[in-house]
Amino acid sequence: MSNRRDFIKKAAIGAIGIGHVLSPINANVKISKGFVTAKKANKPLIISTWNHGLAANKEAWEQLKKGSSSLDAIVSGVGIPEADPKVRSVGYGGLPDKEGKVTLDACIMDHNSDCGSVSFLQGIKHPIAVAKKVLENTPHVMLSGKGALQFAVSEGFKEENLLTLESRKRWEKWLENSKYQPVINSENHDTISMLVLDKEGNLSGGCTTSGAAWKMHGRVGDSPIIGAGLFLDNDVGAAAATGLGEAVIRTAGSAMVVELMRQGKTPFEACKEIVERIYNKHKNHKDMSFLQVGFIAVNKKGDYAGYSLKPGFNYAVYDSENGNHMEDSAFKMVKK
Ligand code: SD4
Repeated sequence: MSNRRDFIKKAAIGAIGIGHVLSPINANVKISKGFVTAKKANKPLIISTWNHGLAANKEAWEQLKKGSSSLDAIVSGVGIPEADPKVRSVGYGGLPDKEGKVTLDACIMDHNSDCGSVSFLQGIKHPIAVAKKVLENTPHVMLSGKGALQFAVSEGFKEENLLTLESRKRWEKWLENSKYQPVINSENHDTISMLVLDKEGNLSGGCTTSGAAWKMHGRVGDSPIIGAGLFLDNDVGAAAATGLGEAVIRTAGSAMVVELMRQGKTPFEACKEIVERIYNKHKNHKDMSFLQVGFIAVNKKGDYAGYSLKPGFNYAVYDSENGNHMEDSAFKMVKK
């Protein structure tokens, strides 16, 4: 748990300040060699980011076993951390923005490249379910803010307060000590992204988050953006991201991971290359402590991997042979 916190805290400090802090590379950073190659799993296969991925995978697996569609399995699966007030990075109980508002981002995509997304959504506990409705019931891919809320309500979703007492307390504490500048945001968040390779070999994925804590009101991260927080091509593979959304958006991270797999890279090689690309785009920053990103990826054959910039990222993997278990991601940088 503390690893995940550190991971994101490090990513947070410069969330808004990336453009301002340019100076030579931090000498306190050592580059490590990747140490894990892609693993192969039987179909179906479910991979989700972070420890809360275990409960999400379990639920999604049950749904697949019952014959639910992959999209329904994803909605139910990631719906577990969305509804859990102790998970302060997703859905109900997520840490709010700097104005004390919980604003949520989510997207979902299927093997036909149909997708739905909501961003800057307030007052709805299960943004992933709303994203699925966008996919199914609108001619659009993405709805945002008030429009997304209006749509959710019209689809029968209940509006409710998502700011729990505990999250409110943390926000009040942050207000006390902060100078109320976005650049000193401190984030404690970890998005859940889930990738599914079903028994027919079709790919789908979903992603849901409350995003960066103490973010500017209106800020949207990578998680609801198809191609950034999530991307798949059923001919090739699927990828999803966690970490500093701004860095992932800048590089169209998940889309690029999939494109590299199309060119023949393994999921491991593809995730590693994009993490390195992100590193290279930011390596002249004096202080790299603001930056963390991690990717998970799976190809059509069931090879999968994760890779992150810094240590601490892990993901939950469920397949019939090995059951539901956590795996630690390989990473690029080791701090001295
Ligand atoms: C964001 N990428 O809003 C998300 C947050 C996240 O692990 O992934 N945390 O920037």
